[in-house]
Amino acid sequence: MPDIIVDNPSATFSGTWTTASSATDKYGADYRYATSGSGATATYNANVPLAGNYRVSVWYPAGTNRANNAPYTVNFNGGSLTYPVNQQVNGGQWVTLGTHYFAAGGGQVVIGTTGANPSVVIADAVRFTYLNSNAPVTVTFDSVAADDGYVLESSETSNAGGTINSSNTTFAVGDDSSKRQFKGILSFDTSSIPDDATIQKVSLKLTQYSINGGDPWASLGTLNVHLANPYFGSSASLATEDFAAAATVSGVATVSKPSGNNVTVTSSLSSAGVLAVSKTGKTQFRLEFSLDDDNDAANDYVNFYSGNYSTNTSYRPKLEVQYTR
Ligand SMILES: [Ca+2]
Ligand SMILES: [Ca+2]
Ligand SMILES: [Ca+2]
Repeated sequence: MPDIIVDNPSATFSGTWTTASSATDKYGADYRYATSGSGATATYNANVPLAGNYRVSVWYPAGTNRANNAPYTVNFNGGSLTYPVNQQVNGGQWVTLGTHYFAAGGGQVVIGTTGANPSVVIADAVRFTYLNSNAPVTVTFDSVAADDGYVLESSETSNAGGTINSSNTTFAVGDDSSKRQFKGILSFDTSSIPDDATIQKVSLKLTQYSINGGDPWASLGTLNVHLANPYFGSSASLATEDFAAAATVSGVATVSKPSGNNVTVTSSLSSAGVLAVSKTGKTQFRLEFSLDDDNDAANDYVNFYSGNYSTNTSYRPKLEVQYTR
């Protein structure tokens, strides 16, 4: 099947775009640009004749005033993924985003301006290359029991880990009666994902064992999830340093309150989180409420089942990854 190339004259524009033709590394006769942050969008529809996997590539004339994070959102069968593209470099050539599964008649890329920096976003051409009819593959990983657990802060305001526990069948997230914060660490060996695969969607599944004291979602704000590739700190093992170790991507998901014990909640990863999952090693997550403690000198924490829980392995923390290739 020949490539499907959608150039800007065939795209649908919303908001304010200006047509230009001076850049010599453009595709076709011209291209358009819009102000970063203006909310303008450009929609490219492939209308693919056959369901299957398509390699999605984009072309733009490069320049120093372009966004270094121009958001290209690929809408595929069952979801979407936004790729930040640095339009200051690699102009005048096809730049591959990834491979995505489209239903017949589908295949869409939307170039946005929201969150883009600096000055302008370019909308030029998008290419869809048919590869095969392989259905997307979903794989599920259990959290590695030896690595996961909780880190408890050493004292109320230290912002440093004091004690760890990686062997319990549950782990805590919240605060304790000494106003110290519990953070949870999860660890998934995602190295079996093929290196040439495109990860389309990722979700994290957690099952509540119990609430100790008050409801932490009521007193401690949002339960945020941060990602490390390949791990927090200097090794994959749980360590006190994991409490404050740098994340690769912060805020990749939020965890909503389960409706009761033994109830599983599913959190979808953001595009930045999906793009940061390791295909060669481990991918770790740190769970922490937005408020470190509520200063009431009483426990407010949730216990989730850990990778050590063997009575019912479906309660272990799970990472569900959908990929194409
Ligand atoms: Ca063009
Ligand atoms: Ca563990
Ligand atoms: Ca408290």
